[in-house]
Amino acid sequence: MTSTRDFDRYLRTRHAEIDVALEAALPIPPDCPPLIAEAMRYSLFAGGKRLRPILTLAAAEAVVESGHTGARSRDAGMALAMTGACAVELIHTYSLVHDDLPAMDDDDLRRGRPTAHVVYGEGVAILAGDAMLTHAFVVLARPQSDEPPGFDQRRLRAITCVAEAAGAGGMVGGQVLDLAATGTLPAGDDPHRRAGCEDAALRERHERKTGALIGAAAVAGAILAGGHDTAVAAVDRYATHLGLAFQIVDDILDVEGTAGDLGKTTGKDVGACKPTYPSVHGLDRSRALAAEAVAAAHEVLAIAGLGGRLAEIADWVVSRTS
Ligand code: GRG
Repeated sequence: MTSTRDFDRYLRTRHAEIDVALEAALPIPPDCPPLIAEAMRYSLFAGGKRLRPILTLAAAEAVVESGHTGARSRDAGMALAMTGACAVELIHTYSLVHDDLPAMDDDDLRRGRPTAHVVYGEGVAILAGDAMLTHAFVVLARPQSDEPPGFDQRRLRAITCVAEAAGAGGMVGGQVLDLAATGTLPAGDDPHRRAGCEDAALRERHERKTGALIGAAAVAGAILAGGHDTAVAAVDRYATHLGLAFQIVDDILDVEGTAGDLGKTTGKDVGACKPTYPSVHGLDRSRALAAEAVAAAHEVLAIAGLGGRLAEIADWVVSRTS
């Protein structure tokens, strides 16, 4: 059993390592114009929690330390997983920059700062998002110095997993459902809204928009660290429950949180009349559903014999206030 202080230290250490790796991975002039390099850094280093890349590293650590890999050394597995960690944070940050645009959520505040389009204008914000998305796959695809023989197969699996989660079947698809749920698109584009099945619609929207990338973050870590198929599948099941818990809590925080804590505008979902867990199930039931999802995540870990920090990360996700 580890203490809260120990876990806080773990989060801080991982956060700092990820920041160093991200800085080293980003393009710099003269390889790109100074303005795009600056705009990418503005959003990337604005103080996000780094949940997804921390999850990538924790999943890698869990499969290596639980003996669910071949003969891979811990350090080699973690170095390879760091490419996945950087890639998922780049994709997550691109999605926030694009989501904040006037054409989408039209937000002025993100991670406690003016949003990218407020500072750099819409054109540069769109391009900074495009550059982060594209660069994520440069980072993932680039060969590393300490790769074991046959690593290309694993790299391809990780690339496919992250690309599917980010694309039309995952996050982009979820964002389309989100636009439909706010009435931005014609009602005919939201089959669930037409059929009136709010709970199924909510679940699908969350699974695609948020859950898919959280799942890919964990699974990519397990794959890149050399995890056996059974361990990768267990990490996938764990992350599905975690993604649901994360989004339920996000919906609750949109009602109960403060802009000061969250670094973004609150009450947006209610204002947009968008169905959320609290609006469909009420606050108490939403809290119970988040707790159930975390309990299910714990159960997956126990059955699979996966240790490390994954259980504490699940607890962090439901207890967070930002
Ligand atoms: C534009 C393709 C495209 C997708 C946008 C992620 C997303 C889809 C929109 C963001 C809107 C939003 C607030 C979604 C709820 C879940 C979420 C992603 C919250 C922010 O994630 P955190 O809390 O943020 O991990 P930090 O800043 O800590 O990284």
